[in-house]
Amino acid sequence: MQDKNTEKQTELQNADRRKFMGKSALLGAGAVAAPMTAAMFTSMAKAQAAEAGKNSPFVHPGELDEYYGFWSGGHSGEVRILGIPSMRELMRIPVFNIDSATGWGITNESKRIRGEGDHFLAGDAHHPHMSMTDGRYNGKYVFINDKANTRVARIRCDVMKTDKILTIPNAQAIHGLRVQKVPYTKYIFCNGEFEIPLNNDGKESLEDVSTYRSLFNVIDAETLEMAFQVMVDGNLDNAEADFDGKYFAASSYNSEMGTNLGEMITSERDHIVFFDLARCEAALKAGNFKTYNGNEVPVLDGRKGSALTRYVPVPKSPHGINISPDGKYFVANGKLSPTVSIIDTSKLDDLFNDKIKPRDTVIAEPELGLGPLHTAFDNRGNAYTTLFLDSQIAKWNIEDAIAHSQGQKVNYLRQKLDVHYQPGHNHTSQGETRDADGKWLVALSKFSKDRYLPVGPLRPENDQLIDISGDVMKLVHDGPTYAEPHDCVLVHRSKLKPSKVWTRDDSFFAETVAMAKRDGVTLETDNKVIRDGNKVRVYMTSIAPNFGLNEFKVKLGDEVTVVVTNLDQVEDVTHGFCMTNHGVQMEISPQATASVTFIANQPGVQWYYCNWFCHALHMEMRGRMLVEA
Ligand code: K7E
Ligand code: CUA
Repeated sequence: MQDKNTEKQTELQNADRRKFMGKSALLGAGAVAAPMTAAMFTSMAKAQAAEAGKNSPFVHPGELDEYYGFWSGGHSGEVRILGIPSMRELMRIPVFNIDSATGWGITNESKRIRGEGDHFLAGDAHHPHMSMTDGRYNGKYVFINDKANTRVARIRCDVMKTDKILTIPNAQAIHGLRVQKVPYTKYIFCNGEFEIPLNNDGKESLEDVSTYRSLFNVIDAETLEMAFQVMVDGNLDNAEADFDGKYFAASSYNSEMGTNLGEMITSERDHIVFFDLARCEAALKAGNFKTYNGNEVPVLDGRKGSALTRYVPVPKSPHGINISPDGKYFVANGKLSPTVSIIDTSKLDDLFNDKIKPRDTVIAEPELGLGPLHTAFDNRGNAYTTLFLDSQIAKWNIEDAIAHSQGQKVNYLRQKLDVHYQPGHNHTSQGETRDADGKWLVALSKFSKDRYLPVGPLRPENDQLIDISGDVMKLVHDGPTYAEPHDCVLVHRSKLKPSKVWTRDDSFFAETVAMAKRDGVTLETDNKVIRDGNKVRVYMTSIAPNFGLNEFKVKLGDEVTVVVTNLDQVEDVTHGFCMTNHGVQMEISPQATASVTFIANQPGVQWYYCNWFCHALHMEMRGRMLVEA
């Protein structure tokens, strides 16, 4: 067994696509008897070339994109906004990272939001998902997980800034994250991927893993506080919600609870865990929970045999779990199996009422190719599954796959399209909502290899845009991106109404406004220096091309807080504040207040300047701080 596992691992680690294709049989996928051969696909593709999509990927200068794409920035820790179909990067939203341009992690406002995790300079963002009402994007929030430091953050879509970050207790490495779709996003939920002792206090051992658990974490979307956690058997990977407001689902690739690779991939089947939301809420209300690690978060017991959960066995180390936009089917992606498992959502009530067995919910297991990771959907009954090892997207028809499994002679595979290379997630325009429109598909390819000019040993990844509006998928754009777009969502622009300037009563800087009030300062009019022991607060306005204060004095060793209020009303006239030689800079957008605190530890004259280009006299927008020895 060990040898076989090592062999599988070698295959997984080998990134060369050609080798994979040649040795595919070694992957344990024995019979990769795809219903159509490559040659058949080629001739079909030629015959149907006329039926390729007619979407135009060209967004001419001055034109606007049709969709906002929210991209995870992976281990850069940020979220990015792309325009689709142009694939232009429109904005970066710092979340778990430190950002030199905006001062994220430097300003007092961002430090408050970063909270107890402020000392972390890194993060690993995976799954951005927008809040919904009745299964449709509502344009309010985007949520994102931090696998590295077990956190979840929320981005406000009116100002496109992170406004809350929660550290999840009792769990480790938050991975899959999704939102409740129906009736609205009351909860978001996410998975603790790594199994740890429930009371993780250093008294446990590396040998005895019997107390190790993974937790399913349910968070109140509005307060971004923990609602409850559910203890499960096996670990948890990705997650998904139904369109009925009843069930959440999570995949488990390590049902074995192994602690090394060999142990983790021994079982032929792992499972999808389903969570009954009403039963979880009832258990919570009835007080049927325990707490751990000295915190108050209720932990429900959802291990096998519990009324709260059901475990549906599926092959093999499944990864993504995705629901079709008509709400009928969950698709579990086999990863180490060349199949996906189609789970009929209409059977879940019977499953939870013990009228049927878990496997009875799996109505088809179509074979697609090697390494299925994630599936996306159009509005015409088709699914698009990434094949990591084959470096392809498989387009297949769900009803035909079900008919095929019932013995009918139908081809459910519609097309396999080469992507470059090794795709992880893919996502269709609005495809995780009722508004799936079948226009665009983005494949997030983990390797770019030969697709771009070489830039040294570290290469960009490759986000590819595919037109799926016709019968034939058509690759229309290569987009290099920096580490690492695990996932993205494509939201029609009609769903979003971002603010053009800040409003003065915004909660983002409310605490700074309150501090000014305590100092008797009116931020919109006053330019003042207030001394409070060895703390000095410097209040100034900015209006292009001037700071309200041209100079101020402090004493060596003072703790200086500079508060800048941007009085400009004009869209896009953002100022910056940089104190030279202090590692201090920040952005102050129109009508915003921002503040930064530093120690004046160098005697003499220090210039401060505006570092966001704002005016023809931007270079002259500067002033002096004298630090008196
Ligand atoms: Cu990269 Cu969704 Cu974190 Cu799959 S996950 S590939
Ligand atoms: Cu103000 Cu540049």
